[in-house]
Amino acid sequence: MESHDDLLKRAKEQILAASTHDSLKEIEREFLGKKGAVAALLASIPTLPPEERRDVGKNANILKKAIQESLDARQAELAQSTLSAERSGDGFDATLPPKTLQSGSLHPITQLTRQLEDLFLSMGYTVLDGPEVELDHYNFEALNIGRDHPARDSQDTFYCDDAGDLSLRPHTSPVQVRAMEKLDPPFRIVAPGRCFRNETTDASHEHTFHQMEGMVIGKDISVGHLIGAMKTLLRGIFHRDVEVRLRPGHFPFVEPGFELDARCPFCEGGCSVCGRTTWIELLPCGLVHPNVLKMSGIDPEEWSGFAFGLGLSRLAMLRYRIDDVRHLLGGDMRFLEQF
Ligand code: FA5
Repeated sequence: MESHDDLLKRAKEQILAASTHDSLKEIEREFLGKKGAVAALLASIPTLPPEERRDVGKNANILKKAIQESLDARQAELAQSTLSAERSGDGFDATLPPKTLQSGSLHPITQLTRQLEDLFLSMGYTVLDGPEVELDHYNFEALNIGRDHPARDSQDTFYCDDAGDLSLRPHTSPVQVRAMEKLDPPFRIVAPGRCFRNETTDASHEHTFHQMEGMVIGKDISVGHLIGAMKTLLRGIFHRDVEVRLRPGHFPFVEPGFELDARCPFCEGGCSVCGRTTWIELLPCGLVHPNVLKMSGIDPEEWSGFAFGLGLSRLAMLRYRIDDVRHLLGGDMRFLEQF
């Protein structure tokens, strides 16, 4: 069997001659690997006469340490020379593509929400948040929608308990009620957030989607104020004046209630986005029902107000020309990477 000295000499010669990290790895395997020369030396110990075993074992460990030190030293030399070559320009290929850091981006709904929040903050509104798991009182009852009210059927609510006291909020309107309880009039609020409905999904309906609730309570608030606020909102999003129209709409918590349509910003004579009508149904709104004010402790003789429930997911579809609402929360990176 090769002596310790010969083994060490052979290893050192190979290490010195190695010019790449890969060849050093190969040498390490040859001498220090599981089936390498040092392992073979150690495996031979039981076959030796007992008086030689101790010395051979001890020397094998010294040999292992010496080879490892030579490997480490050469490794450091190679790293240093690569660095120097790069610094001096040798071995540096300026035509190689740079290493790029992959950075994330904000979700389109987050981008739109932040833009709308800035817009409303600039008009003196306060941005509020509310719970996604909500009490029946705030979801429905304080909004003039009693237990047997037919309007409940259209909301397809996910209930969280058998008694029906707790549910995933089907709209952001409960934040209106929380605002009326907490804030003294006059006030203006918006409340963006997630809503949930137990309904069959299609290109324009998702079980989880976003709305932005808005409410203004003040003296002598009229439909004119409502239209003015909505036009400012649309100008902020589409960067030009957008024509709007109001159609009657029924919501138990507003009187009168409207559906606000915006003139389609993508066409002049009808397109697939507006279903060839040139109008896009954008947001329901209305003047706050006196019962709703009263239930939250606000005197309807003194105060009045308007409220709206903007479909944020729908607005994001228009803004970014997304043809299926299910893309928004589908988690497909190919979709998300476009924003
Ligand atoms: C409401 O949710 C009322 N709370 C809005 C409101 C607020 C009216 C204040 C009056 C005063 P509606 O169910 O129509 O209304 O929903 C409002 C908007 O949410 C719709 O116009 C639509 O853009 C969006 N929306 C509703 N359901 C879904 C869904 N399943 N997927 C995506 N968007 C939806």
